[in-house]
Amino acid sequence: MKKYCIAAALLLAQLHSSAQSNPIKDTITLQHGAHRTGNRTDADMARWRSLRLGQFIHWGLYAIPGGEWNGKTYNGAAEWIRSWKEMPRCDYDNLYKQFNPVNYHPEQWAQYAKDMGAAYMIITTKHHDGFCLWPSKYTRYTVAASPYKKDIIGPMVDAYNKKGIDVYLYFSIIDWNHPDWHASLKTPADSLAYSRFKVFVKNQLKELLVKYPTVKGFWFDGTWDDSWKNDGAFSDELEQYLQQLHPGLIIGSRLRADEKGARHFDSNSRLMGDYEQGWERKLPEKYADIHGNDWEGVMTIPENQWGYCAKWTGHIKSSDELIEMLVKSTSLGGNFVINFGPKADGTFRPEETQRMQEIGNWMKVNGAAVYGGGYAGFDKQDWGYYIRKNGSDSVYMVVCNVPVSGNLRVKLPPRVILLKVSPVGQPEARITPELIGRSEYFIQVGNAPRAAPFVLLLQTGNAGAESGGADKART
Ligand code: FHN
Repeated sequence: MKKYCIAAALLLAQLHSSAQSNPIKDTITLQHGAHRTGNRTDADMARWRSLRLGQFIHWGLYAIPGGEWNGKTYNGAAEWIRSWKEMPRCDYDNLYKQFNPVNYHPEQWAQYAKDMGAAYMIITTKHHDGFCLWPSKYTRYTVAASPYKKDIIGPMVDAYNKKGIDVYLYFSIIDWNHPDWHASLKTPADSLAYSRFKVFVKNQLKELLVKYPTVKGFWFDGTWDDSWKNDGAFSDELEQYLQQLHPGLIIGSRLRADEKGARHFDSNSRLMGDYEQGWERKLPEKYADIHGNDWEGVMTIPENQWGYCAKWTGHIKSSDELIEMLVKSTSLGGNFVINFGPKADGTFRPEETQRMQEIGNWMKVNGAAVYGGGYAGFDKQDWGYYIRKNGSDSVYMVVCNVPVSGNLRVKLPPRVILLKVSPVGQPEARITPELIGRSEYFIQVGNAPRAAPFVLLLQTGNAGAESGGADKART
């Protein structure tokens, strides 16, 4: 019997270690699948992973109608208004003649982002409408043809970089303005046109990297159409081309498809690109949902509006809700990006500046728990989220819901001991935890109402293999 038990234990240990090093078995031979197992380990990716809070900006011609046309309100996302039957195409395509954001002050934008605590930002250089916020030499449909005339992107990159904020460029593959763009290729003429379109895309991307060499990555979108996903070889080569051109460049999983048309994850379930980019307006529930991959979640403040929409309807997320989403993302090892849609004149609506300010006020006190934070490996408790600092023994508790008893339950993993508990930013102050069971404690914080989530810092240590015996139940 003992022999069988040892054999079973050895088998389990073997299975566990192979699951850790190579959790997926490739069953399909792919030339254009994932080219890496596990996360990137270089310094650029380590930096991305430590940033945790980002600012997304959707800005373009769609900010002019702001979700309304001829007195009617569009029910979809404001940046999609061109696809609405009530909006004549030629009206939309002539909006560029009105684009004149005289109140666009990139330094002010960067200051808002800095005040919020954003460590990176993503700007729509070109959304699905095809209008370019930079003076591209490959199309006339750019800011250069508008009354504003000047480049939007260059001064933005400089202003954000000056504040220490990394810039990523959003780029839509869908381009409603380009005659050669097609969602699907039905005829040989379509295929020919689309091969010209792919050259255009490649040229524009190279142009962006050459013009704005400090950018850290591309944020691709609009890659779900058959025309794009049925040419996995092209998206694969394009990704490699861009990364050779700009070493360290970060590209999420939306760009690629494999040769079988699988997106994000190849046909062997391996992640393509540098991080999982499918978390849009939703977040993973638990650590198992992210399969050990780097990931990022992007979130709107209203339900589904990215570009400026004059009338926000439905639930509008409060700063506290966004803060909770941010810490939840950090606790699950991901980055969290909050979207803003400035008005056509270059100013932000007050609901947005208010949230940037409030989130920033919270980050000024508690940001240490977020930057460089990651999954702690502790059992999740109902009061909130654990965040481990840079793989160290310091673990933050971000408390979002205090139980009526005021007791926060903490259950440590085997062989971990609790050395010290203190409120964040007050290393001298100590809270004495009450041992309530084997490696289990109550931390008493009282139940006075709190204005926002608060943070405690746990210093933990390793008790060695023999620990845990002292408080073992004698049954
Ligand atoms: O269609 C777009 C949408 O307008 C917006 O840009 C979001 C941002 O993640 N991406 C697309 C939908 O997935």
